[in-house]
Amino acid sequence: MEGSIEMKLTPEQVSSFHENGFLVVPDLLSPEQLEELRQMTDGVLDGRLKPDADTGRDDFELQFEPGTIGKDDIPRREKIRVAFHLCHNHSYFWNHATRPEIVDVVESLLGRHIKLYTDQMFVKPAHHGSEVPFHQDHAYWTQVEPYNMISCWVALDDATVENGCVHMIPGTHRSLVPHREFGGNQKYGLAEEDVDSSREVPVELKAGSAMFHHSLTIHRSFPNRSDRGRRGLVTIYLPGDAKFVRPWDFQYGFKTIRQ
Ligand SMILES: O=C(O)CCC(=O)C(=O)O
Repeated sequence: MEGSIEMKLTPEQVSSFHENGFLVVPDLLSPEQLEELRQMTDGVLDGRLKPDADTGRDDFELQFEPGTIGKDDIPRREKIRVAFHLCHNHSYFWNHATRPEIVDVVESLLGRHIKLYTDQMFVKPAHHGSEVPFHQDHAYWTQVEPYNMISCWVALDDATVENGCVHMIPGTHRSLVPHREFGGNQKYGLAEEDVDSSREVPVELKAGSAMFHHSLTIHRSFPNRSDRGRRGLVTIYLPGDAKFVRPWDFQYGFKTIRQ
């Protein structure tokens, strides 16, 4: 497997990631892989697909859009904001999180020893999708040092400014900014006055393409008021030799996927 680093990312792409704190990789998934991912995701969102791992759960862990709760005329798939920990509960999503297409890129950015933390499906349904305020992911993960985890955000639908693509602030991955406690669906976040939002850039992605981002890069997404849903499956990785400086009681554990 030595050599896969050069095969996956050019030196320019690696430099761009280290300079900006994120990197777009176009067409990460083939059309067939994308279609299968969409169908499996529809199963999760509709409640047809159930966990097949031995976790004792009879459904996935879901967070609903606050504006849709109690509205029986809206189908379940259009009410879900985030589905958590799919890869620990279903073999298909485990296989997605450990795809060589993704892990080779992570290896070229993090190094050879890699652990999988988890995944999160950010759904942002048409009309109802709510905002995700500015934050750095690592504000949630300070038990782990150094602060350099990596997320791979794969677009299941074309993600555009109109339907709430993610916006990044380049170059903000060098230190952790103190976060405010927001409570609710977004526990920690940053207010407008905490960041230089004049520098943020929308990251529009074609379905099947991906954005890799550093766990300190400040980002957010706007509500989806359009007619088109916008789903992104995020899988999250950490260096295999990262230190747990405080206990992190994660129910599924951190799984070594390359060593
Ligand atoms: O998909 C979104 O709207 C937000 C994604 C996000 O916050 C993340 O990937 O950490």
